[in-house]
Formats: sequence, structure tokens, C-alpha cells
Amino acid sequence: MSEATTGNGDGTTTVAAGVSPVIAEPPREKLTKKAITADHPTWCPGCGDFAVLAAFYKVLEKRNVEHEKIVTLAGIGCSSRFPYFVNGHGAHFIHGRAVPLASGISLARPDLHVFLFGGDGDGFSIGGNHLDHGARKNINMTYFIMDNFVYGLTKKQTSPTSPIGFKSKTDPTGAIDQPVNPMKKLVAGGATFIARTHAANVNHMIQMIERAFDHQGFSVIECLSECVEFFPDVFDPANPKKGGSFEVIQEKKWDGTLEDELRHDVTDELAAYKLASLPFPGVFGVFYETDRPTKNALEKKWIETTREKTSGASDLEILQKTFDRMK
Ligand SMILES: Cc1ncc(C[n+]2csc(CCOP(=O)(O)OP(=O)(O)O)c2C)c(N)n1
Ligand code: SF4
Ligand SMILES: [Mg+2]
Repeated sequence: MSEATTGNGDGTTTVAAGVSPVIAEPPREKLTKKAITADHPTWCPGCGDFAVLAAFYKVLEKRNVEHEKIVTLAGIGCSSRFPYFVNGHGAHFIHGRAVPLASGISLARPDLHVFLFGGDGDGFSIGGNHLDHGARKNINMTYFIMDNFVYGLTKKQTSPTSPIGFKSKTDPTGAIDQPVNPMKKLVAGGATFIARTHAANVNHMIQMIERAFDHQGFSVIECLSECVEFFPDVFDPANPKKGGSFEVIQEKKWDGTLEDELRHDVTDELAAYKLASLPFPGVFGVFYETDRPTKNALEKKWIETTREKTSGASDLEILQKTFDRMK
């Protein structure tokens, strides 16, 4: 019991004037899949995004995340419908603007787990610039990008990750532009956790989401997720169930062995860049991870220092002083 409260001996408590009462929380039940499952997903049967949702439910359940602390946000696209299917706080926002919305929420409420979901169009086209700034500022959130190499919701336009030659409504004779390489873009942008996975491999997706969840800072996962309607079979070469090979990055164990010298150092930016240069379907796993102060932490420190300097002045007094200085 805190100093501001007095037990009355009859189970009730008297709270000193001017002090907010501490409300005892009822015992918390374990988070279940049932509790976090919302509407039935409206994706086409066979869409890769179903498996992503299943993996996300699994992680929330496994980690027993506090239900009221889960926030899922998205822009616009088939993949961006994600927040509708998660029973928690969330918003389906403006096309490409999930990162700015999430930045405000993450900075104002650092106690929340901010998850973003979206597509290659939302993240690398219209939202590409926001992605870079979220990354360089290292704002705490986890961004899961379902990359299907096409604009699915708007029915087959060339996306920034569509390969050269892809025939779509915007490129009827085949795409001619160099596609974005998501891993290279994220390394150059300054994201502090960067991973790649595949919707056909649920266990690997779960591992990557858990690693991102544990990371403090701007974490991004690119997930190859097939659009069965407008770009079917494009990821077969990375899908063992369809005859492909799913090559997982072997991370260094720092055990001093000879074989460890060949393993990937996730803190090495250049090594991550080199991995990102491998031809399609490339490799899967954690490309890069570094420990850099988050904007959340830096901003908190700055506010505290300013508070100390203004020696307990109220917000109104600080505002008044600012106006006085401008006279
Ligand atoms: C400002 C604006 N421009 C364009 C659109 C149309 N639009 C909606 S979703 C989308 C692309 C979606 O592609 P992607 O992000 O890859 O998601 P997918 O549907 O493939 O999951 C576009 C161009 C829009 N809603 N708003
Ligand atoms: S159009 Fe493609 S991305 Fe959209 S729900 Fe259907 S299969 Fe999935
Ligand atoms: Mg897409």
C-alpha cells in the first residue's frame, strides 16, 4: 500500500486528498487466439496474407501480450486490411501513411506495442519516403510488409517490387523499370532490425516476428506473400512445398570455430547489403540488427532535461515565457 492510502480495516481504503486512488487490477487471464480474433478475413481463398495473420496471432498468444497494449495499424491495400481482423486497438489509415500515424502513437504511448501491416505498394511506393524517415529516426515499432510484387487491391498494377517483364494493367507489354530491393532500401534507410521471410513458412515467420518484437527500435520484416489472383506462383522458387529451396541465413554464433567465420554477422551493414544482392529468391532470416538509441528514448530524455531546466514550471507558465521572449 502506498503512503498516500490508509487501510480502514474493513477492506476499504481512504485515499489522501489530491492523490489518485490506485485501482487494483483483477487477475489477468492468458491471452488466447479467440480473444484476439476479430472479423473473418475477406482475402481471396489461398492469399498468402492468411498465413501472416495466423503467425501474428500465434506470437501474441505465445508472448501473452497485454491485450490492451496491442495496436495494429495499416495504410490501404489488401494486406492493409489486417487491423480489421485483429481484436485490439487499431486503424486502417490513409494509403502509405501508416508510419507517420504509428510514429505519433509510439512516441506518445511508449508502453504500447505498435505493429504496422501493409503491402509493397503502401510501403515502398507512396509510403517509401515515410519508411525512410521512420527508419532513420529509429522510432519504436514493428512494420510487417506483405510483399506480393503487385498492387492487389486495385487489381493488378505494377508495384515497386514487380520484376522487369511483369505484365500488368499499367505495363501491358511488361514492366521496364528496375524494382526496389527492400533489404537494400532498409539498410540504407537506417532501420535497426531488418528481416525477410515467406508466408509459406509459418514457423520462420513466427521466429522473425518474435525477434522484431524483442527489438527496441524500428524493426521491419519483408514477407513474400503470394497474390494468387494477380501474380500466382511467383514465389515458388522459394517455396519447398512447390519444389523451391528456402535458404535460411546462418547467423554467427561467436563460438570461435572455423565454420563460424562463414556465418553472417547481423551487425555488419555491408554483409547485409551483400546478402541483399543475391539473385531471386535470395535468402531468408535476419539481415541486419543494431542497437541504436530510439527516438522514443532520446525524446524522453530531452523532455526530462527541459523540465529540470524550467524548474517545475507549469505548461502554461512555459508557454507564457516563450511568448514573452518573442516580444
Ligand atoms: C492516395 C491514394 N492513391 C492511390 C490509391 C489506390 N490504391 C489503393 S491500394 C493501392 C496499392 C495497394 O498495393 P499494395 O500496397 O501492394 O497492397 P496489396 O493490395 O497488394 O496487398 C493503391 C494504388 C489510394 N487508395 N490512395
Ligand atoms: S487480390 Fe491478391 S492480395 Fe488481394 S486478397 Fe486476393 S490474393 Fe490476396
Ligand atoms: Mg502488393
